[in-house]
Amino acid sequence: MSSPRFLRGLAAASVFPLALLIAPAAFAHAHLKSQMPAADSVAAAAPKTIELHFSEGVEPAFTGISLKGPGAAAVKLGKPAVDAHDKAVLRVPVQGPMPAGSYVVDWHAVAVDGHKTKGQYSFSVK
Ligand SMILES: [Cu+2]
Repeated sequence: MSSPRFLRGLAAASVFPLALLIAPAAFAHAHLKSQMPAADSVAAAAPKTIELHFSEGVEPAFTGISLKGPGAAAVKLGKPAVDAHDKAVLRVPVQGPMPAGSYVVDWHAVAVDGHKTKGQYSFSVK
């Protein structure tokens, strides 16, 4: 029973307990919990700020968004900043115009533990 296949299985089995030990660290990643305007929502007016709520505190120097509007035109944004009392809340000022249409937010975050996450969502402006 010492076929290479068996040995590979044994190796995989011995790694498993280690994976369990490492797994809790994954919960420390900054996942996007909610945002304003909300994903898939229709905003009645152009927002002055894009606000992201993460599951963990983030590093504002390495966390931010890009915002693309109708025709994939990039909207000019200000410098992202975390809330003074809650490092999990990031606000990005909108500087460019946001005409009616659909918008895509591409976000990237570095959590206070140094782990990177990213994602995308959309909303519309009426
Ligand atoms: Cu993490």
